[in-house]
Amino acid sequence: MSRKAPRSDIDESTLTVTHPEDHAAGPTAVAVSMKRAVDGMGVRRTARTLPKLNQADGFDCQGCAWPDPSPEHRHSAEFCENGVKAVTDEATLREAGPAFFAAHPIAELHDRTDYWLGQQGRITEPMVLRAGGTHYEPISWDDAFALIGTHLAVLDSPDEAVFYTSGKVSNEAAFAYQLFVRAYGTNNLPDCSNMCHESTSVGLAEVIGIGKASVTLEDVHQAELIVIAGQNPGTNHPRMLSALEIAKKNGARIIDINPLKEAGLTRFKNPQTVKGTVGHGTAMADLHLPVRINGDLALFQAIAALLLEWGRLDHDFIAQHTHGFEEYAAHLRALDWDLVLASTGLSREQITEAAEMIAASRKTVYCWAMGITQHHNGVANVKEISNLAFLQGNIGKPGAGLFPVRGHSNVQGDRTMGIWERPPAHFLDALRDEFGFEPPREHGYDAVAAVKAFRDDEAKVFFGLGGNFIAAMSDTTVTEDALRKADLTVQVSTKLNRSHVVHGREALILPPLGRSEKDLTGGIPQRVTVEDSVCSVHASRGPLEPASDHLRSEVDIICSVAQATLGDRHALPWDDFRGDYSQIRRRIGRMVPGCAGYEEKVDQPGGFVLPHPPRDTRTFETDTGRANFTVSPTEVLHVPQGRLLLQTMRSHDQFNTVIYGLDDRYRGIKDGRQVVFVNQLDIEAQGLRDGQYVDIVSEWEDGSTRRVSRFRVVSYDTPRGCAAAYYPETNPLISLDAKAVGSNQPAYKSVVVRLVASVPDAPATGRPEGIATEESPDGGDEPKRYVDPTHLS
Ligand SMILES: Nc1nc2c(c(=O)[nH]1)N[C@H]1C(S)=C(S)[C@@H](COP(=O)(O)OP(=O)(O)OC[C@H]3O[C@@H](n4cnc5c(=O)[nH]c(N)nc54)[C@H](O)[C@@H]3O)O[C@H]1N2
Ligand SMILES: Nc1nc2c(c(=O)[nH]1)N[C@H]1C(S)=C(S)[C@@H](COP(=O)(O)OP(=O)(O)OC[C@H]3O[C@@H](n4cnc5c(=O)[nH]c(N)nc54)[C@H](O)[C@@H]3O)O[C@H]1N2
Ligand code: SF4
Ligand SMILES: [Mo]
Repeated sequence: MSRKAPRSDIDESTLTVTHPEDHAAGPTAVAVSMKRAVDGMGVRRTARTLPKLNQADGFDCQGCAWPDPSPEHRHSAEFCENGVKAVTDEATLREAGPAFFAAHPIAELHDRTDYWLGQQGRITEPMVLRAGGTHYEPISWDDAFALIGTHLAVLDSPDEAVFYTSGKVSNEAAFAYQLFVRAYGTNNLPDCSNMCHESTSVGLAEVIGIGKASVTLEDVHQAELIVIAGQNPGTNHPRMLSALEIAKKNGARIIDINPLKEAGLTRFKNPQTVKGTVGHGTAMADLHLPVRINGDLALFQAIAALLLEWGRLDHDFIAQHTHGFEEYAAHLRALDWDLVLASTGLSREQITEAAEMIAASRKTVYCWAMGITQHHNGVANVKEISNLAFLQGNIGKPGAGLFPVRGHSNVQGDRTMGIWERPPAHFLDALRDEFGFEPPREHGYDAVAAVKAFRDDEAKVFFGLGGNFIAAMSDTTVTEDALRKADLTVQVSTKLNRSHVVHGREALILPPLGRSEKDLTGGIPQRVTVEDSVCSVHASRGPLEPASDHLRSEVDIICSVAQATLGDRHALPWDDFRGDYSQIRRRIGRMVPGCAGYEEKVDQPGGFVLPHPPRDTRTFETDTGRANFTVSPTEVLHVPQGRLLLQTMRSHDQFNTVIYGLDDRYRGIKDGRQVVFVNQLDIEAQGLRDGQYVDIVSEWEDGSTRRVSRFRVVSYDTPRGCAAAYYPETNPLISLDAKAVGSNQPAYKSVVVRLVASVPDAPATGRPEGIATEESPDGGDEPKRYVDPTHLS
């Protein structure tokens, strides 16, 4: 299988590689943010937005889900460099209106990268692509809603429609959306969480009864030890560095578990302090464990085995609150250390040092992100971290707990509001009781299953509430071919992206207001609410005039689609919802668990914190009524001779598929993205050289291979056998069937690849170039597989 797109419109020949930085933030971060803001928004808009960012009377940052300090502890500049980039991306003065679409046929847009597409500015009017058309053309909102209603009305079953959500959507829009989708008759509500922290949600639900973090920001400040696994906060949650700095001032130590030594966890120069501006800043990790990719499970088991051997356990907690300790302890006692060393690539001394730090701490917070969840054994990884926390009672006490750090700013809130393809029965019962109709009970498609449904002609209409489903998903070629088979693709989007140019027979783009903009839907100033990574819910109001008079709020769009589709079926209050969002919040307060008094509580500055039984009272609503220890086999991902294990990650200049710029400052990359970071010894062992151009070829169990071409080899400090490259360019490499057991989350971070010298040995220069994928077996010596330890050579 091959495809001819996207051509590279990024000239990679100007790419330069220098030394990675040894610290994050500092004056450079301030300078970069201000330049980006002023270039993108102009001085006036910059001055109107940034002072309102993350303030109690302002708007919630569109970037990550990092929590805000309590209102009295907020700075006047309560944001980071990447928050400024996120705001600027939305509040840009550039516009992609009807004239833009008239000038650019889809065939041309299709050949553009997500970077170029995203640079064209805000979409200003609803656009339609008619069957067989060559261009998107303007369409009125009413005609757009009618078109959707007509398509949805003629499906053989509501299950032939798929309703995706990305995690920027407000609680109000998310609640209305899931109500509409279930009233229409399906639970096909995949979301970006399926690709992100699904392994966390599944793993934690099994072992503590709730899939969310058990900490507050205060717990991070008070911890004696903070373990950070598979997370790069300097880029992806930059204000976390401020919280870590406070913790360090209070005496905390930090262990960083990551194949890469990331700048943000090395040293932080807080631009809001003198020490950070002109001094050396604060040293972050006290211990960096350069674990091999996918070695975390073995590492956590080894640390736990040492704690057990040394008797450094919280026996009271184990006796009173846990289940399954004996089986778990038996597994640890039988642990095979050769396997641990092979899997982690660490020495016994390094592991012992980490275990000693953990043993010595009376309160430990465990943080993790995509380096833990995006693996075949992502769920097991999460449960293994939990095991370790339970051993010392590190949950439900001050300064301690489990902290999955969420990605998108409201991804957690969207789940709370019912965006979930596997809704619990109690949620559906509450929905039925509140709105008087029987919601569908059968589980719906998650992200991977949705692609398969289109591929197999079982789904016909795709509706995306935000996001860029096609570029974010694994197996780009398969995903694109699948979505092209749709009768209708609808994208509610602020900016242009790949999911608009790879489309169904007919396609719609519906442009919503952004979070930085004033929302006067129904003729009154509206606010929306969001939930952060620590279950804190608060209001958000945008300060800016909307980018165009034609924009509608997401709530308005959803209620209108619902009316066009359902008419007055079930007599649902769409007009009330649209007229005053507090009507939605009142319903949320009446039926969403933990949200009683919602409207009143979000009135308080800083909002309120949702209940969390393990955090609040050490109550565990699991099958056993206790925190469950679990036993996972110590699997090792076997990488055949001559192959590397590739992780796909974010640069410092992107937000997921939105590429802000071409620099990954902290890792020493400038003016390009097609790089693959490899250990110098592996470069030599493969007969390659630093700076050479290679194609990356992935190899799969069914004998198929996939390829992306012309990546510059960068000699980098990563463990032997490991490699790293940026997403989404590498998504064509990842088979749709590579996913986590139990959560179905794509395994974006453990891909077996080999590097093949590119012909010619040169970068892409912005001229048309195909990214090819191929499915023919290529005689690789062994397919990827997890091996039984006894077979390990
Ligand atoms: N500026 C910015 N902020 C963002 C985002 C963004 O794209 N840009 N995205 C948002 C979203 S949706 C999310 S989910 C988060 C993502 O935040 P992160 O999870 O921090 O993002 P990643 O870049 O995917 O990579 C995480 C880290 O995992 C490490 N890693 C890879 N494999 C392994 C492994 O096997 N074991 C261990 N221990 N570590 C490993 C990588 O070296 C990298 O440092 O950030 C959110 N915030
Ligand atoms: N290889 C690889 N693939 C990955 C990952 C990885 O680490 N490696 N990470 C995965 C993860 S963690 C995630 S969360 C997914 C991300 O998947 P998505 O959430 O689907 O992708 P984004 O790139 O965040 O979506 C960007 C688009 O959202 C739209 N948008 C922005 N703001 C708004 C808004 O306010 N409203 C609306 N309606 N639209 C808006 C814009 O049109 C923009 O182009 O990608 C996943 N894919
Ligand atoms: S840490 Fe996250 S939420 Fe805070 S300003 Fe930065 S990007 Fe925005
Ligand atoms: Mo994410």
